[in-house]
Amino acid sequence: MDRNNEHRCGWVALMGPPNAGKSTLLNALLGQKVSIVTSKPQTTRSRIVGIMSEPGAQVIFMDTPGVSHLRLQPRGHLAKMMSQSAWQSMAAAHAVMLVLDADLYLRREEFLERDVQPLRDALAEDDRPLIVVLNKIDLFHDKARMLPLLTQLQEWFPRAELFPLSALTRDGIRELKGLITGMVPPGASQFPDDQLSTAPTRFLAAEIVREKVFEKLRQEVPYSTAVDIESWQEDEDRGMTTIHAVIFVARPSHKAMVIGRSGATIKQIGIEARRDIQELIGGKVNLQLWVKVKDNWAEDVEMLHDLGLEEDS
Ligand SMILES: Nc1nc2c(ncn2[C@@H]2O[C@H](COP(=O)(O)OP(=O)(O)OP(=O)(O)O)[C@@H](O)[C@H]2O)c(=O)[nH]1
Ligand SMILES: [Mg+2]
Repeated sequence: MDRNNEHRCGWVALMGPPNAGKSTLLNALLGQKVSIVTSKPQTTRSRIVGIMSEPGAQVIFMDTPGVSHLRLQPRGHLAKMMSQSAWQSMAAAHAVMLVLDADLYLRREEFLERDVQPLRDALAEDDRPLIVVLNKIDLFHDKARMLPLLTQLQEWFPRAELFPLSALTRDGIRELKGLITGMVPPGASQFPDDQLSTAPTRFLAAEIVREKVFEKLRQEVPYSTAVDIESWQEDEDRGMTTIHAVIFVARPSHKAMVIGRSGATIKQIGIEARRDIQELIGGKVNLQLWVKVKDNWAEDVEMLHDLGLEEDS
């Protein structure tokens, strides 16, 4: 058999600073949404596995929490677990994809070195295949402006393939898929071809609610929230799934903000989350949301475990 026609399968870690577009890129690669996306940094809190099955290859992506030199919120044990989850995913990968917001560094050149430093250090002695994605190129017209950035990155990552694209408009996604499938080792598929993620549907539903909370709330409030699915009941006769979800907040003042004036905010969260969960499970959903105050939940190891956030290493 021609070696080039051998089936390939491998794990690829999506790494990068917060808000670079890692989760958007994962969803674009899969053509379906498995990882939540918001305009706020530190949206992804744990490793999210997305499986891409193509004729001749299966690539298993690990979306990770953004790694940063900054001590951004959330703090404490949750922050530690987020960081561990990213670095452990990278350690487990056959190939690494570093995702950067090219538009940000064209505007704020001074942020580049600071943002890339932790990953440069971690990859210094590494000989695995590496792609550096320059994302968000839809945000500027003159692509030649990227030249100094490309030169700098090639100097820091001499082995890397540099790949400008837009995860949002999907410009470059097809070419990137081709590049990645060539980088994973020969091997049989590890998951059924129609499996999209290893995350349980309940977890994905909780993430959808969290995405809406992140979108609707400002400043530190989203970082003080977590979402747990308390019950999930499928009524086959009525064709309806009834889901009870709790939004945990750290303070009573945050509870008031999540609920909003006359309940307007939580109502909107519920409408949008229900719509997306219906799409996820392909059926009708009755979504009931509650808000509970639980201070210090981000330090509660057992609760983080129950929320599916603990790293399984
Ligand atoms: N214009 C533009 N925006 C993008 C692109 N990719 C991502 N974004 C936006 O960038 C923001 C962050 O995207 P995410 O995919 O959540 O970023 P992330 O790297 O997963 O962020 P964390 O999970 O917080 O580390 C969102 O508002 C996205 O819509 C892109 O190619 N172009
Ligand atoms: Mg993310």
